[in-house]
Amino acid sequence: MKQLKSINSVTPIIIMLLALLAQGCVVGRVMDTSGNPIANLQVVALGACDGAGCAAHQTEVMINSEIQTGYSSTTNDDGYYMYDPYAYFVPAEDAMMMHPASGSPDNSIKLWFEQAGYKSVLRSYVPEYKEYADSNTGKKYLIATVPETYLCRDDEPDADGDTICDAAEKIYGTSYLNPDTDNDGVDDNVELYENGTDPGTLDVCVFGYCQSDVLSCMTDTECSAWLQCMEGCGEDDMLCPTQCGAFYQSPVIDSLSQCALDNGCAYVEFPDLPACVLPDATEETVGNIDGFWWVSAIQGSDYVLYDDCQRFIFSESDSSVIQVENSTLVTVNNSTETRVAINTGTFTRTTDGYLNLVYDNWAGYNENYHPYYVTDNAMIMHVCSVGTDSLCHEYGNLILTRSQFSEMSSADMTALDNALQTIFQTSLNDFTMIGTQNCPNGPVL
Ligand SMILES: [Ca+2]
Ligand SMILES: [Ca+2]
Ligand SMILES: [Ca+2]
Repeated sequence: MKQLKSINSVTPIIIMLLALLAQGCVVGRVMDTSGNPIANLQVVALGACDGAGCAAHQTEVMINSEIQTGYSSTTNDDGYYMYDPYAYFVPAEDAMMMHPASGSPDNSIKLWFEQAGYKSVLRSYVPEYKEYADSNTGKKYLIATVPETYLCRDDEPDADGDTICDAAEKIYGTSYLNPDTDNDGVDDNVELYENGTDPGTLDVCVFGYCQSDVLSCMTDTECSAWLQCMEGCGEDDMLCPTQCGAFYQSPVIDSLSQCALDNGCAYVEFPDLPACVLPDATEETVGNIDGFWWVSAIQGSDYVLYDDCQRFIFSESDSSVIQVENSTLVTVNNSTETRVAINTGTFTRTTDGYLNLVYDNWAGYNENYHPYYVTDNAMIMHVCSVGTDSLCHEYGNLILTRSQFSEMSSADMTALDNALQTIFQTSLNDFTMIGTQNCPNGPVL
């Protein structure tokens, strides 16, 4: 009885405290999928409203064919909207406090984001207030921050059909090819916008959908070392594979990468690399290039491999397809050649004049080779990297030669240098020479 009484006396205090905590400022931010703030967007909050501004800001909106009554706030130039009961950032007559309507089953308020040209979003949010003190006045405020909302334009693709476009999923960190990133039976849009639960990260996605590949990788020395390196490497999709070693030669790594790419748990993009810029010249038609070519010089981006002994071997299958093999590093053991990095792939002639190289063993990535100078002994190719987003980025210029520079005639070298000056306004001096001396991967005879 005594215990009960103490509970009874404490309960009203707890309720008062909760009521106090539930009074605060609700703020959030709306951006587009390029990360730019969306200004002058009317956000409508559905729930209970207290404050001088409620009547003036009351509005009706049509949500899923139902007319709903809510309270509007407009985003500022930085994309922020705010329900400010303290009238700290708004005039006193606009002060509004949003809180869950009585009887709200999930204790949430709902936020409706609608803008012409964009897909509308209805987002549930259970206010989580944190106390902030104004360092000037010493006043304390409770502020609940709604996670950032990224609105998709009407025309942005949504590959997995979970209503969140690919570009927004890449910002939220969910799989753009799988509606249920963490494989828990609840789709990403429901977790993000309805339940407010964690939709899962791309790491969780890999473990959820590629379990057997992950297990194979963990028990494979090369793959587990690669995985560890990639996890600690950061976001650079081009530099990391280079830093973490030539990953594309291992079937175990290929299989895991492919599974992750297929499920949208990973993707290859180079947002930090400049877009591909082609010289003002006409591409040459490449023909009869079968056989061995040295990579003799490269003028390229930071992430390009400059190791010695790089080579290409071409084999023309038919008029539109050329098989390609390139390798960058070669070791020799007891006169047996072992390539520790080897790519095979296929050049397809495009009607735009370039050759599109799709690797057999580097899913999510391909390269466009633009031939601007082609003789029997030398080729200059401008190469662009293309990721899963289909955007072309600068890789660099490759000079491929049939024989080593030291064995080429001075006439051939002069012609090559002249071509560099005419087409690219550069010269061989601006290139990095790739060592071709004492390389075990000589021409295949
Ligand atoms: Ca989607
Ligand atoms: Ca998804
Ligand atoms: Ca889920």
